[in-house]
Amino acid sequence: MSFPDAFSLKGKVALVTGASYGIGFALASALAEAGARIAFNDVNPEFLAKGLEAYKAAGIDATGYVCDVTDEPGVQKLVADIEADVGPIDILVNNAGIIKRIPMHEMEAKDFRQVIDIDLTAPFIVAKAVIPGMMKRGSGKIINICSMMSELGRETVAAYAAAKGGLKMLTRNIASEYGAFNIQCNGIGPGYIETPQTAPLREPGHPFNSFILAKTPANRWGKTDDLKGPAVFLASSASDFVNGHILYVDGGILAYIGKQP
Ligand code: NAP
Ligand code: GCO
Repeated sequence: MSFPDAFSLKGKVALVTGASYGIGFALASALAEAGARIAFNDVNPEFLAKGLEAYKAAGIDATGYVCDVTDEPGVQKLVADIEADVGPIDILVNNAGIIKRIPMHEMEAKDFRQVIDIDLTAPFIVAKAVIPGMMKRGSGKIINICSMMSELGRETVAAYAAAKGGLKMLTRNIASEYGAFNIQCNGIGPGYIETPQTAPLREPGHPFNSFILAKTPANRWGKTDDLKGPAVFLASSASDFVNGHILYVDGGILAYIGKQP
């Protein structure tokens, strides 16, 4: 396929999880701009309704569903409903995620398990639900939203780092297991992006803000828009021979030791 058609998502159906706002909304909007029809879910009906309004305001025809990504029967129903309402899912973006910032020695196992459940087990559950259809059709794209914490540790985020490190390996394993079916599974590893998830770290005067700027060669926080091009690339046939790769979109954080004092 010639350039730029290789980047077109015309006729494709994409499911983006947890996409009422934040990174998920930006990724879904990018896939829609490239031609895909969008289905998304949210666990919270109020946020879902707001998300539907936001897509409408952006001129995007998105279909929304209330679904908790950790609920396997619920996810199986979600996928069946999308197939019936919108069409078979060609592109899955596992975006839904949470973080709990608690020193590890004070963290309760139930909190650790909840983060693993949403950030790692759920991408397995949703991928498992879409893979059989992709195998039957002989093509599919799965994009797992990883993190700097797929590579790096830091204080208070033990559960999140364990989950996102695991998600990197789940990505490589899906690529390994289903590459022969023309299914590509890759990850996007965003750096520090301005979303509600990072809002507590960006409060005026919070020392984390200057810490992140000093760690980022680009000397700024990322915007959700920074993730749009990488998402379209990994969802499109332009990346048909890219499999099991984590594309870090981090302004250079992973290349840098940090600003010299
Ligand atoms: P966010 O603003 O907190 O949005 C997360 C979304 O996930 C929300 O829509 C949330 O819905 C949804 N969600 C949470 N639990 C869910 C569940 N059980 N079932 C369905 N949906 C659920 O986060 P974000 O910053 O946009 O992050 C999106 C993804 O990128 C996450 O996987 C995150 O770890 C990753 N990431 C973020 C950054 C960053 O700097 N922001 C960097 C690297 C990676 P509700 O609000 O209704 O709970
Ligand atoms: C934190 C942050 C991060 C980012 C992101 C980095 O507390 O360190 O929330 O984990 O959100 O995942 O890539």
